Amino acid sequence: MKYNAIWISDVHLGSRHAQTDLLLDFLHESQCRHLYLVGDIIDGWELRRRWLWDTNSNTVIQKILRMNRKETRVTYVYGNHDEFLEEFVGLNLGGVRLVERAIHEGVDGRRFLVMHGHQLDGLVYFNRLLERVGSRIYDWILEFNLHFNRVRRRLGFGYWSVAAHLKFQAKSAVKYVTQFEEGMVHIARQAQVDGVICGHIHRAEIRNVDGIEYLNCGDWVESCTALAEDFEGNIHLLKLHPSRTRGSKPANASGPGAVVPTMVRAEQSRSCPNVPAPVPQPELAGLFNSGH
Ligand SMILES: [Mn+2]
Repeated sequence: MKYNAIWISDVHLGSRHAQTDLLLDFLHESQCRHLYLVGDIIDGWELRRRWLWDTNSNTVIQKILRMNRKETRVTYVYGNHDEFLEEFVGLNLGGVRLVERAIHEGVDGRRFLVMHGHQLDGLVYFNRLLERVGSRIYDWILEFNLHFNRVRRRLGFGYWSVAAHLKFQAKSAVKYVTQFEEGMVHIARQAQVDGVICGHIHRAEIRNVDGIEYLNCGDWVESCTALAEDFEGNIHLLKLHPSRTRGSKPANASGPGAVVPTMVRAEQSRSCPNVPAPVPQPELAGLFNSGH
């Protein structure tokens, strides 16, 4: 499939949960002018604990670099698990643009802020307080959180994530997702853009919140999702084709010679021919397993 832009996040290369087989199939089948890696592509925290960098992880990186050498402009927006890359901002990493956030100019003229979303950690706790004191302190806490985790990293501590703390409380988790969305929309509004494209909470989504588009890439640990912009400027949520599941080989359900695509638009996934089972929906309880 050809797209103007593709966004993926939370691949967590280096953790044993990364679905690299499926991701490679998707990348091989896709062509795009812009590829955005929306954070947590490499799991630096996991690699520090135990080295799990396999051939597939190399192949993913090589594939992305090859795309960048050809017709695709690759932008790597780092997240909390690959924040170690921050030190390389400005260096030429195989020609890949490495940034903390980016602006995507859509085909239809809309502008989207692209950032991972971990910048909001430490913020959601303060939401009730923020309702009273307004948004200036919101920005201040964002800044504080950035430095706080930078210091933690220098001292060799792990990343402190609010989401990880809330993982066993379903009600809090629902609230967290809502507050995360509201937080990202707030940042988008401050940046005067039409929408925000992020990752981090491992929950793919496209929705409009008070006139601002909120788009989340999801992840390649559990749900295997991506966002893709067509040449009219519509952004679609892509999910695994129903015949593909994690760890499965492509099944040519529609007969010899027919190739089943790895990914399908979420809105079309129910009307696929020869579909044996519905797309497994990521469960909220499983969202926070990997600490994002
Ligand atoms: Mn993250």
